[in-house]
Amino acid sequence: MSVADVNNDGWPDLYFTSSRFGASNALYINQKDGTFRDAAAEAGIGGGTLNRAGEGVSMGAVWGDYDNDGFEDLLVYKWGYPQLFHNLGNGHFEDVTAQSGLRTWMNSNGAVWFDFDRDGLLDLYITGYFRSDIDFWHLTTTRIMQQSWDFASNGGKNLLFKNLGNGHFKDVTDSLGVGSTRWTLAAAAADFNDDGWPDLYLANDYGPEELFLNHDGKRFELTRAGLADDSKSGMAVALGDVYNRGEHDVFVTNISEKGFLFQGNNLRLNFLKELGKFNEVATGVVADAGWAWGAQFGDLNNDGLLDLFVANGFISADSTRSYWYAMSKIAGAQGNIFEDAKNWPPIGTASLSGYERSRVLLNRGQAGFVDVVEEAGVTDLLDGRGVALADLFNRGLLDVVVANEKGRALVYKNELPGSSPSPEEPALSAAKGRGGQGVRTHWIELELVGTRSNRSAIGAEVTAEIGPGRQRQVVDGGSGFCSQNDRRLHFGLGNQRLGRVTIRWPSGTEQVVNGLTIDQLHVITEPPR
Ligand SMILES: [Ca+2]
Ligand SMILES: [Ca+2]
Ligand SMILES: [Ca+2]
Ligand SMILES: [Ca+2]
Repeated sequence: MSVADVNNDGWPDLYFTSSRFGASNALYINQKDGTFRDAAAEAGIGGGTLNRAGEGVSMGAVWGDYDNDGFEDLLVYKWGYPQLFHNLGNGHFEDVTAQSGLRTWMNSNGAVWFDFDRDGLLDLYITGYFRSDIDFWHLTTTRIMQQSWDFASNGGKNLLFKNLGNGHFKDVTDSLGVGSTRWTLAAAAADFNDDGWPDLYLANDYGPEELFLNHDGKRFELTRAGLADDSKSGMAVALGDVYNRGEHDVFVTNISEKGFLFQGNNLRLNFLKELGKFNEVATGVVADAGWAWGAQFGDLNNDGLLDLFVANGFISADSTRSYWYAMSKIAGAQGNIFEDAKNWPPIGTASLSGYERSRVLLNRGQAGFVDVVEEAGVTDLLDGRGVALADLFNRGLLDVVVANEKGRALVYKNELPGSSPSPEEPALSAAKGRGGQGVRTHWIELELVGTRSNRSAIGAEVTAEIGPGRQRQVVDGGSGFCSQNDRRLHFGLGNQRLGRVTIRWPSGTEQVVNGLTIDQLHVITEPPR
């Protein structure tokens, strides 16, 4: 699920995808009164245009204004042909896939908009999970699975498309050296090594995570960065500056199931500049979040430190039967018989890490993270997949949006007290006295508008001085698992002083803003050169 202000009315809207033939994706337009209205069909990005036989089914979507006309456009990635929709600005979208050069069959679970060559035009990185010669509705072989549990490289190839500016995209994957064939499930882009060029971070199933550093927009280099020997089942990439050091740290979800498998999530602190690598520091509730899928960082209690929301649960079916034993047997069998799907026992009605509760992990700085899921009122046991954060009701509070497999969409409205006129008793106020602030906390939000940079300002890097620290965030072109956060940036401040805010636009322009009024949203347009 992905967030964007699709109709430019200043209120974030939501797009959910469905991976069932005949089912419609949903475009929930924010009605500004706490409700949403599904406008997908009338907009032309719902039933009839997507999830059709022969074309494949949707896995997720990312918003970005690829033609810089002021309206957010939509890329839907699929197990099938990806589709690009141009936002006409009148509530309608036009399917421009045919002329875009993007119509190539992939089994994709992720895509990221980012301007890798910083020419002001958003480029597109689409990840491949299963190989692209596999059409699940017309299988010619059952040898489709990973050739190894730890270092599989027979997944779908990731593709980088350069935006040529005339509505056409060119496949530049091989010349840029960024075509991983690991089983990529998620990607995110940011300038991890602070050289001014946006890099790519990949979470891969059956293999190590990958960091591709961008050299001047001319080539990417796969770096070791402490990642190469550490193989798990990466499923989401969340970016956050955990200790307000001015760095992009990375959280990657994995699988943990008592008695069978403990991979543990990774929390990698970014020491690229000092040590040339990340340091993995996940322990306790950060490491173990069950069979974890989507995750995002955001300051949920406005205390100035970024918290984590993690969705989880794989298959909730018959709760008395588990597929774990059957799966562990095939995993431990001789040779690589698991590469052939026909050797896998049918799952039938069994569950596999089902009925798991999400995690709401509050960041208490050096004291670590604490799970406040109960106090926060996050009670569902659905099989969570995508997670995105947005201030849905323009209150200065981050709300949580969750897409579930075979379950309804969920919005968890943040009821932290003191930040809004709402008199209601708070859920997330559980933070109080546990590292959160007591009474009133403060915040600012930034909506960036690119001029020489891409209009969506995707890839803009913002560092805010908050008390003694400085927190870095990047405008999101796609992250988490099959998700995208609102591209408005939210900074909680607690009761600390807000100092300078430095914006590094994708064009390279650095802008320093002093004296921003707290407790409000600021719309900042990129200055002329
Ligand atoms: Ca809107
Ligand atoms: Ca546009
Ligand atoms: Ca570009
Ligand atoms: Ca870089």
